[in-house]
Amino acid sequence: MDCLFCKIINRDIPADIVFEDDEVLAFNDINPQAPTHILIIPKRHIATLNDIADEDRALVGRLPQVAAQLARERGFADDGYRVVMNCNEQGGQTVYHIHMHLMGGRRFTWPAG
Ligand code: IU
Repeated sequence: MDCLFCKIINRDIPADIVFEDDEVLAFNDINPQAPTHILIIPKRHIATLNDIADEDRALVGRLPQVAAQLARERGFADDGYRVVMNCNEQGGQTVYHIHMHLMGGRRFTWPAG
């Protein structure tokens, strides 16, 4: 499949992987927007938030769990952090394999741009 993140999962292209289990992979974003900027993805290919099926609920629920675990490990869970999932073109999605951005280590403003 011609999906960048599936290629990272399959080790066809390299990434700086920081977490992996049977269902989920997490790696440092190549263009970080915060001192910590990690992408957390399901290993199952799901193109957009609009494509999440009932059978994906437990899998997608792992994404914020892993985000919180990584935030705790890096010491900013209590200070706070930002998670973002962009959907489709107006939402700013550029890679069509769902991913949760975990950003931490600085203060974030609201609303997001
Ligand atoms: P978006 O929500 O689809 O816009 O996020 C895609 C992210 O993937 C974005 O932050 C990119 O910097 C990041 N990324 C990456 O980490 N490695 C890559 O090879 C490519 C994009 I292309």
